[in-house]
Amino acid sequence: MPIQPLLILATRNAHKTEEIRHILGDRFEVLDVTSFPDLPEIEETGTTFLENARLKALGISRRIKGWVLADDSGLEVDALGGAPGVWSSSYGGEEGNHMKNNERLMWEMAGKEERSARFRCTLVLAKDGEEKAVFTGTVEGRIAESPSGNGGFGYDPLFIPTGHSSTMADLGATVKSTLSHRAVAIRAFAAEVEKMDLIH
Ligand code: ITT
Repeated sequence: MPIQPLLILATRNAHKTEEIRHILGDRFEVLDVTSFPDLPEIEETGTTFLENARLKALGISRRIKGWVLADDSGLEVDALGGAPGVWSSSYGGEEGNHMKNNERLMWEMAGKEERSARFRCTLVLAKDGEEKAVFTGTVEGRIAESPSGNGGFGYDPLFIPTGHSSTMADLGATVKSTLSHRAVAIRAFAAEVEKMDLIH
């Protein structure tokens, strides 16, 4: 088998790492920052997905050699004016507590007829502290009345992608890896890497 080039994900979210590995197959050896315990936590002080993805990509890339890819993502709900958006991870009041996030979302959406929403993913690719490229992906859908399913993570039990009648969590990893916001962005990344012969 040919040598796999190394891609370092600027994430501590094991679900993102798992999904990106699944989407990329064996094209790269994918590690995330949990393999580099001395790296600092990067504060996400931006107000857009792009700003936060940049902070993570450049913050890690200044401290580590090689290709770094950061993913900033979240859920936008139209009836909530685009919330939780960039604050998706702490919407329930506690950073990374997916159960509390879903509880708050259900509470905010109780009785609302307009349930359209989308997941967005912004990827920033960096090397030697410099931004090299940006990729984005979106998946449209609606917010379910109640959570269902064990697959995925985050808001997946409450998100029904357009064209489906089950939640992302019910649809499972294989379907998610074909249609998710992350899948769309990662496929754009993989196509560009191929075209530009970027990472080897
Ligand atoms: P890193 O910053 O370490 O990458 P994080 O989970 O904090 O991990 P974000 O700041 O990008 O990542 O926040 C993303 C949040 O958006 C995540 O915690 C979920 O609440 C939600 N989210 C993103 N992608 C999702 C997906 O595929 N399915 C469900 N929820 C998702």
